Order: sequence, then structure tokens, then C-alpha cells
Amino acid sequence: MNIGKISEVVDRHDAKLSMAHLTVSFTALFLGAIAGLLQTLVRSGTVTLPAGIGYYQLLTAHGVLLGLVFTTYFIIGFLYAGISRTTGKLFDIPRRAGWYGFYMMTIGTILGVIMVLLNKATVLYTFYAPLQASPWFYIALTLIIVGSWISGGGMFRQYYIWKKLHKGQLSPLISFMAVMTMLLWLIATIGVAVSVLFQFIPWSFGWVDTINILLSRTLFWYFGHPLVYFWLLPAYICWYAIIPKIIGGKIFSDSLARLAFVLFLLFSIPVGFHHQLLESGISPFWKYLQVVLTFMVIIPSLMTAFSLFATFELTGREKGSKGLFRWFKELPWKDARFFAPMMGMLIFIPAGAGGIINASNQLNQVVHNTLWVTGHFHLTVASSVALTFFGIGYWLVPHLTGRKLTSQMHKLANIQTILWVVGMFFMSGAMHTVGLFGAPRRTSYTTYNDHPDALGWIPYEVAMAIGGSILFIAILLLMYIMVNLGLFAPKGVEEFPIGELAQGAEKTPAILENWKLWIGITVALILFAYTIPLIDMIQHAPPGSQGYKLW
Ligand code: HAS
Repeated sequence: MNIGKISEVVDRHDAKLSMAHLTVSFTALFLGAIAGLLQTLVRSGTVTLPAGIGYYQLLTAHGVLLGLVFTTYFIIGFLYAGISRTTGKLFDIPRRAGWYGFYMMTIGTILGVIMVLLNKATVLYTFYAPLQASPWFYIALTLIIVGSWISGGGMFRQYYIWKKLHKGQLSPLISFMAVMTMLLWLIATIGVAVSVLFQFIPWSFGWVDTINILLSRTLFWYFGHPLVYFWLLPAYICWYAIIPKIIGGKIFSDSLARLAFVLFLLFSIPVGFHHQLLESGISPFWKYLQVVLTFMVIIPSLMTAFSLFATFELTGREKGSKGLFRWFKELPWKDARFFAPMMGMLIFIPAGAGGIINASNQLNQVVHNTLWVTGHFHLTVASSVALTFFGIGYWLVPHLTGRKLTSQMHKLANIQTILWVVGMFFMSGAMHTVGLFGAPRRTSYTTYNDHPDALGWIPYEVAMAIGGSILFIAILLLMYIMVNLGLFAPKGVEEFPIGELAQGAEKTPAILENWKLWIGITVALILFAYTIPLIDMIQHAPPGSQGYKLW
């Protein structure tokens, strides 16, 4: 019986489970990037694809494969590896749950991609009604969500057994963070599961004639904003618990890191209306309340920024750096395991600032549904999160496959990071700018071209195309690196870096692991923020929409 012995290396069986997830994740990244490149070429009229493959179909494939598949598989693979590394070899049920969840998610993913490729689900990754996809697309989404719940259940089980075996002990930081991430995901996905099961599937099978659009979008955004923190928190796990080891420093504060994750659980869910500020049918009071809660969810990110700066400065000082900023030089800029996530952190400064602008009700009137928002999430998830995931992959893939991260791959990975930053500077920079001029998002060239100002937007279109092409080259380079690290790099043991706590750091209060308390407050906040507006949407629903059948 495994007694939760910690080893420096993830158990081989557990490594296989994580690698299965990372393989699907990077495959989805590659396919999603191809869809991204093609959509740019089709949208600008440069290319006409066979079988009438259109812009919106490619945009749906791009969003689903990158926003949902690449991220979810990477996160579950990374969290399982982290839990195994810090609580010991997976027990039987957690590992089995991991595989059951993987197979269910993968069946759902394959079914969903087939529906998109057959042009039976050209509804974009947010699948807004009244656009109606094939019922099999919604069934595919259900399989992915239920599969991820099973995987999350496996992680909860592993954590529970470890706590039983180590009574009264504080759980390892990474395993606490992994459980918090999956708990946030579980609570958030309830919204989209209810909407898909009780609205979209009956409606698309024709069992009901109409759908309450406002209710379906509200349930989506109940899920949609915490979705971004489901993406962000694994990046924060790397920034808080792994980067300090890579830079030769210590974790600044265990309790601050755990408190940040608790605050994300509490405040990331009751804020979905900030995606619906321009939507009719929701009273201004409830929009205002959820904007206030949105500004609460900014606090753990600001705490993270502070904690990271402290970690970097303390490490630099311990290495003898003097002066206000000399510690900056002491950071291991040539180490891809640090350089990629660090570029992600730096990008997150403007990215987060953009989020604050989005959330500011009056400013949102200017940016909503423009390319500004597209620019925002190409900085947040497609840079801060993606670059951190790439940085994790550079050591995690060789660690899991029993190989070494060679100096040659370090150099290529640093080049990949620079290409990504340059490409995103052009693409996201142009999106932010032209979005401020009112350029709409999610519009194919024809409608876009009819806009009276479209002529003035052409330079920004060119900048986006240049940026997108550089990003595509960066993806090809990333694929080469990951295949090399997984299959061809020299055999050996690549470290799974885990930071130690700084001397003198405060003892972590046990209350931070009081799950009943935090789940209770989370549910109370959700009920407070959503009960009345949801009742209102159902009681005073306008006549339901028949919708537009796209399949
Ligand atoms: Fe957002 C739309 C508001 C964060 C992703 N967001 C989106 C969409 C996506 C997305 C995908 O309020 C589009 C959805 C769609 O398709 O319609 N967002 C926010 C706010 C935050 C935020 C307030 N977003 C994210 C993150 C994402 C993400 C994270 C993905 C991972 N977002 C919005 C709003 C909309 C929106 C509205 C709807 C717009 C509309 O009208 O449709 C906050 O969480 C941001 C807080 C973060 C900060 C930055 C802290 C900085 C840190 C790094 C420090 C750097 C260091 C480096 C330490 C305040 C932590 C060291 C440096 C040295 C020099 C040593």
C-alpha cells in the first residue's frame, strides 16, 4: 500500500497518465494554430478553402482546440504530475479516475472536432444561442465536462487519502493548489452543464421549440469567467511554487499563496455579468454588484505580483546584488524554464490592466465586442498562460519521459519565447489599437469590409497578419522542441523543480485548508449574486427563440 512516500521523480505509471494528457494538449495546440493561420488567410480573402470551409468554422475550431482542449488537457496532465510528485505515487482509485476521465474527455473531443469539421457546429467556442449546432456537438461538450469532473474527483481522492495518512499536517502547497483549481472548475462548470443538458440538447434535438437566450448566455458566463482562472491558476502554481526553485530562491510566503487561491475560489464565479454589461434583460444593479465582485477578484492577482517581486528581489539580494534593481540581473534569463514563464508574467501586467479596463462599466461600452477584447485574451490566455505552459513543458515532458532538457533545446526554447513575444506584440497590439477605433471582433471580411472605417484599419490588419505568421512559426518551433524532448532527447533524469519555503516565513494558518468554510462562502456569494436575476430571467423571459439551425 503506497504510504504517500515522496520521491524526486513522478512514478512511471503516473507519468504515463500525465504524458497522455500533454500529448493531446500539444496536438490540439498544433491543429488549433493551423486553424488560426487559415482563418486569417480566409478572412483576408487571400485563400479560398475547398468544401466551402469558412472563416467562422475555422474560428470555432481555433477557439475550441486552443481555448478548451489545449488548456484543459495540459492543466489536468500538469496537476496530476504535481499531485503525484508531492503526495507520492497515485493510489489506485485516483489513477483509474484519471484514465477514465481522460478517455471520456477524448471521446468528447474527437466527436466535437468532427462536428466542427463537418460544419455542423460553426457556433464559435462560446456556442451562443440562437445559433444552433448539431446535438452531437453539445453531447461532445458534456462528455468533456463530465470527463474533467472524474479527473478532478481522482485528484480530490488522492488529496483526501494523503490528509488521512498525515493527520494534522499542512498539505503540500502544489497539491493544495491543484485541488483548489479543480474545485473552482467543478463549481464553475455546473452552469454550463445545466445549460447544455437542459437547454441546448433538448432544443437541438427538437424536443423543445425554443430556447431562453438570456438564460443560456448567463449560465455560460457563470462558467466563462472562472474558466479564465482555471487557465490562470496552473500558471500561478508554476510562478509561486516552481519558479523560486529554478531561480535559486525560496517561496516568499506559503500562506499568501494559499490565500490568493482561496480568494480566486470565492470571487471568480459570481462575476459573469461583466461579460454581459451591454446585455438587456439584466438590471443595472446586479451588473454593478458583479462589477464590484470583479474588482475583488483582481486582488489575488495583485497579491501575486507583490509576492513574485518579493521572491525575485530576495533571491537577488541573497546572491549579493546591491542597489534598487540590480537583483533583476541575477535572474536566470538564459534558462528557458524561467524565461518563458517570466515573459508570461511581464505580459500579464498590460494584460491584467486591459482586464481592469474591460471590467470598468463605462469603458466596457467602448471595447465590448471589438477586437480590443480579442487582443486582451491573446495577452492573457494566449501569452501569460500559454508561455508559462510552454515553460513547464520544457522540463515536465523530459521529466515524465525519462529524458534530459539539453542546452540546444534551451536555446531553441528561448528563441521560441522571443518569437512568441514579438509575434504577439504585433498581433495583440494591433488588435487592441484597432479595437479602440471600433473594429468589431468575430466578423468575416465581407461584413467587416462594409464598415465605413475599414479602409483605415488595413495597416492594423497587416500588423495582425504579420504577428499571426510569426506566432505560427513559433508554434512549429515549439512542436519540434516538444517532440525532441519527448522522443529523442538523451535519456536521464530532468528535475521536477519544487520551491522550498523561505526562512522566517509565517506559519500557514490551518483555516486556509478549511474546505467546508471556503466552499460555503463561495456558494453564498454565488446565490447572492445570481438568485434574483436568474429568477427574473425565467419569470419575465421574452418569447423563446426558435434559433438558426446550422447543421
Ligand atoms: Fe479577461 C474578456 C476582465 C483576466 C481571458 N477575458 C475575456 C475573454 C477572455 C479573457 C478569453 O470585465 C473573452 C471572452 C469572450 O470570448 O468574450 N479579465 C478581466 C479582469 C481580469 C481578467 C478584470 N481574462 C483574464 C485572464 C484571462 C482572461 C487571466 C485568461 C487567462 N475579461 C474581463 C472582462 C471581459 C474579459 C470584463 C469581457 C469584455 C467584453 O466586453 O466582452 C483580472 O483577473 C486581471 C487582473 C490582473 C492584473 C495583473 C497583475 C499582474 C501580475 C504579473 C506581475 C508581473 C510580475 C513579473 C511579478 C491586475 C500578477 C515580474 C516583473 C519584474 C520586472 C521582475
